[in-house]
Amino acid sequence: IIPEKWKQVDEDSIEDLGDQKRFFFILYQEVRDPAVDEGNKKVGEGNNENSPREVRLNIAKRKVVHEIPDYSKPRTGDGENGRGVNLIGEEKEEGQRQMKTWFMNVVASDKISLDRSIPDSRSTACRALKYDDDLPQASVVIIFTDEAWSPLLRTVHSVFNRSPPHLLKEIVLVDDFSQREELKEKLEEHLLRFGDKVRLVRSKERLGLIRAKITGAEHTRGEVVVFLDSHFVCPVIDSISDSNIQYMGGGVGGVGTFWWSLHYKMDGMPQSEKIRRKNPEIDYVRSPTMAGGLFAANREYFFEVGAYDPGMDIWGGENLEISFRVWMCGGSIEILPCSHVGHIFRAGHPYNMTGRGGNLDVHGTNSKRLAEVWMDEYKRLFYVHRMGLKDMDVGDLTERKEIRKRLNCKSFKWFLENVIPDKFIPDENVKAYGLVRNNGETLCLDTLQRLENKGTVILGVFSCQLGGSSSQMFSWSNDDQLRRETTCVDIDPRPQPNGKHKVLLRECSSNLSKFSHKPYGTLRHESSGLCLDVTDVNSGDDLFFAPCDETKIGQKWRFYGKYFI
Ligand code: UD2
Ligand code: MN
Repeated sequence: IIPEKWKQVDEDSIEDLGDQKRFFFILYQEVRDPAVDEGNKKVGEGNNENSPREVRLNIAKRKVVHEIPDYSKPRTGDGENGRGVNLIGEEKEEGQRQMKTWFMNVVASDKISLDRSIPDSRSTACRALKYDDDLPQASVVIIFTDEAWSPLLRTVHSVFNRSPPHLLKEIVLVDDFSQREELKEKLEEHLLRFGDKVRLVRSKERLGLIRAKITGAEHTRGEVVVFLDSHFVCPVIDSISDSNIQYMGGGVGGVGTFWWSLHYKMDGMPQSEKIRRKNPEIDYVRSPTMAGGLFAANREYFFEVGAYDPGMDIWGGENLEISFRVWMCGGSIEILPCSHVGHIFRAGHPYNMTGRGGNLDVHGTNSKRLAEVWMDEYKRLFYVHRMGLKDMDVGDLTERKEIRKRLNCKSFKWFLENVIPDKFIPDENVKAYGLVRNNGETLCLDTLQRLENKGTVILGVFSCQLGGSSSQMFSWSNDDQLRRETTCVDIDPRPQPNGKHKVLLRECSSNLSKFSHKPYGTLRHESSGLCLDVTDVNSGDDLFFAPCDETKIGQKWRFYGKYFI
């Protein structure tokens, strides 16, 4: 996990760091909480004497009695060496039942040792690397709210077991107001075995993961002595199966990017990185954004660059916010191929996602805070997806804007041009952008809410939403593709029984279909010579190609929005 460039630092010199930087790790950790209930609502609504930062530190004198297993010897037992656990009979059913509450198979997880062995998922080149022994120390912050016992404790055990003891300063566990008795009563006792290497910080109110991470980082103050320059480094995130807890490896497939709706996205390795990285197995990858849960940063730099936005609640948005901010304010984000951390990807959130004041859209309001502070005029593209948020009050942004001023950060346009130049901007450098409206005036091209991020989908039409609707926004690009954020309109090569061809939306590539078009004219697919035709098609139906006929009203289209030609 630790890159060579980190320099050793004398603990005594911590007061005058100068431009040297301390660092810490943030790890996400796993699983659930069906039960965060009325408790946090009460706190959220007015119990403000209970400051969100007010936490109790467990400082009982403790001694390390936990023994790190000898992983060079083969271990037997369920799940060892990363294997999945195959349950049968009653247990299998119970495990499946519990998926609904925990979004992972806790029955399977409970069968696995907390000190489980896993295969080394690093490449051969990574394994051959030798790291200096005298690297600086790291603090690891793990936050949780009402997670299941075994995945949570296995996270703690893994960090403890697998970090060279002299490099691990401490593990700071932040309990974000868990309500489950087990976590309230048995956790401290279990942690005693780690001595003061593991500290527990309990919040007296629900903080949400963003404020919980800030709190955790604050509790590492004065303890962290690892130095790093202004980079945030991320591991390769290996996937752990949610159904049988199998540890699956993975490589650096690509980089983190984003959707204009401000959700995290993974993209392939950009050409520029392919060229820059001389040794693809071990060289770091410059990544525009990060998934959010797992990264290391110089501690001082983390706070200097604005930590997280404490106005963000519960879950979501903070990973893109810190990503944009770090790049725009002079830092960078790197993925280290030789660093691997496993994560159980869950299909849902097992804990209560309701934010303060009953907010049911924490990702949306968090993202609006990010868009308003960091995206300049490009926030318009976020609002295309989230029109309802345009007039929503998301709290005071003065302090976040001041950070941007104080650090003299660059514009979002700079970020787009320099950090993520391949990102498609739907209304820049295009020939047209907007709703694609048939001259019959009522029907528009529409994705019909079919999910374009899950593979090729069929394009349809729907009543035009003249006020704007993200499922109806299209661009006619300078290279003549009729496209959306990542998908391009194409022809289904297989005709339907009636001889007509359906219209597809598929991942764009440079050799995909081109369309010719004039305002109020046909949309003609160049290679087939066929045209988009809505004759006899109703709102909500799939669209078809037909032989071009410029006189047919069902083939006359115009962009309702903007032409740039
Ligand atoms: C991903 C990130 C997560 C965060 C999130 C967006 C990874 C592996 N994880 O979430 O770190 O960036 O996207 O916000 O990239 N938790 C609390 N209090 C809360 C809610 C959650 O302490 O109010 C804890 C939770 O118990 C868990 C951690 O935060 O330990 C992350 O939550 P998650 O695993 O549900 O989030 P995930 O992986 O979808
Ligand atoms: Mn997670």
